[in-house]
Amino acid sequence: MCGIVGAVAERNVTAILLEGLKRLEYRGYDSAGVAVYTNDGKLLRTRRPGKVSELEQALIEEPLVGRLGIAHTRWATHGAPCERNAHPHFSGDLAVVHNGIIENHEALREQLKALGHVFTSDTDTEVIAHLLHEKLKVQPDLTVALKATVKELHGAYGLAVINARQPDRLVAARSGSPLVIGLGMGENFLASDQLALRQVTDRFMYLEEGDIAEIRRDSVQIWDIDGALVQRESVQYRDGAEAADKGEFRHYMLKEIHEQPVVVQRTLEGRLSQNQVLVEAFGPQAAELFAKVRNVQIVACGTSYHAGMVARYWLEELAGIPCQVEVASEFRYRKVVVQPDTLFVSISQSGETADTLAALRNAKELGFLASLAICNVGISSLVRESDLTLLTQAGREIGVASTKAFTTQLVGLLLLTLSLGQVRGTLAEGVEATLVEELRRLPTRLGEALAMDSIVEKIAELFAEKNHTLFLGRGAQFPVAMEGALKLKEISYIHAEAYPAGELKHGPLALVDNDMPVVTVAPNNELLEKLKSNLQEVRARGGELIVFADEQAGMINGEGTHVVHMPHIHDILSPILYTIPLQLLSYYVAVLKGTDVDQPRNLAKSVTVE
Ligand code: HGA
Repeated sequence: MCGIVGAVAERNVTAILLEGLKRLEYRGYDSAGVAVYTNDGKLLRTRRPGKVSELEQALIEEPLVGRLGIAHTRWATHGAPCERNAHPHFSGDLAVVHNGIIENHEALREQLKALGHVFTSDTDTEVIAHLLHEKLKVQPDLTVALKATVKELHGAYGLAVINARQPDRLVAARSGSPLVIGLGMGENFLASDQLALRQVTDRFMYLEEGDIAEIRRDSVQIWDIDGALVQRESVQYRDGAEAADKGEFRHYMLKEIHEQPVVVQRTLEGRLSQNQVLVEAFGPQAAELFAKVRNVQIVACGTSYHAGMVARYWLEELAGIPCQVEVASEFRYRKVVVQPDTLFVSISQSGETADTLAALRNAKELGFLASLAICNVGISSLVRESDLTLLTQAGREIGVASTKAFTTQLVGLLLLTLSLGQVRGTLAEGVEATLVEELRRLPTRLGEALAMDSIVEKIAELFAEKNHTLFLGRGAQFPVAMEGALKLKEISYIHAEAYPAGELKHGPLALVDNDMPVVTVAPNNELLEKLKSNLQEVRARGGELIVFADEQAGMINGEGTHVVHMPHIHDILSPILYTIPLQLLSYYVAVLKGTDVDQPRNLAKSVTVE
């Protein structure tokens, strides 16, 4: 998603703003712009569709020089990606940049037009500029007027404003879209991600939900959601403490496993309103296209394919939309019959996976309604070539075995399911509000699952001498079992296979003996009783069971049965939660076996060849 950078300093800020935008480029965007209060007292802006380098070229040709400015990379949700719609947006002496979606923009636009405001873009963002302009007529202090303005905004925003009449400050507001203040010496900064400001400072202050900030050269003031003046803690990052650092962890993979609460939170940011998913998060034409979708075809490879398989359960159960899932290397070479009004969904961490890209390119010839990419890299080919995109916010994933990319893909796919169901009116009453609430709690639940790290580490000892393992699951937990088996194979080189638990007696039971541990994921759902019977079948053959079960499922340790109690969670979200102990299990088994966890033999991170 898009990025915000702002600066108030004694020196010219344009280069700082541009460098900040470059550092946010990896997130994906379609246009960029900067507004500066110039040294000769004018508020000027330069905006360009396309890359930051084009904006930079324009600024070389016609420089903007000033000590106060804001900048933005836009990923369009309302209005085409063109210069007119690029941020900053102006109203009178004001310039505004915004990340997120203003849901009540239509009603506000009408009111503001009636008051004589002329709109020059199709964006939802422009209403913020004009509304603030109105408020300033009553209350000339920018910060006070901003507080009044945000009270009328519904939706999600991280926004920054400058005013030519009060050029001593930059003001900002956060609700549903992150913002961080960078603290300098006699200069201060703002950005949607601290990475954008690492070239100018290493001290940061994160805004919390509902915060309003007034940032001057030599002071920062923050008010919380209730209007109380508050102090937010400042944090200092030591040099090099960026993504490419293992920090306190022994391997990138373990670090990335532990990052999941934070990256899931980021993936949700700006995409939820009070009780709904913001459909525009998928792009400006999403609502119109989603209304036409009658089928979904998901195509992906490896771990992303497993995410797609989970999504199939969600799409059919929650949104009532038929869904097929296929590995890209098969899909691309097969004669495919496409049902009318089918949405083609591709999933890839890197967005450069050769088979998935080729499948997308083939799909364009096959008469799909539209293509949508769920991807972690905004500047990837998959994103560029798809009609719609949802960027996961997993950050850089270095461990070859994918972890945080998978769980954020699942979050993206659940947002897709709810959006399709919402637009098509096929969700059962109250489901969306309940799941939005559950999604908000998900980072905390993931943190609880991660706190079981040392319990799982102990369980891993059971596998150190084994050569084969079986993973079982039912329903949406079957793909989770597949993902668990894949992780174990990838990094510990133990042969692992996943089966839907009901298939056990149709073959794999023949393999079960005391040399073949059986790992099972068992949330507390309507399939639990059936699963318990399957587990009896394993025990009766002397197989050792490792069961990850809901704390309310009533499963207890016994001879040859090791039960790990998981925090209780809504059944729909359980695939995301139960992935965590399986990731930890494969990690600790690999550590015990002494393999190269982050770079397992024969594997590459981004499979850009067929
Ligand atoms: N809704 C605004 C901002 C979009 C955004 O957050 N992009 O990533 C727009 O469409 O301009």
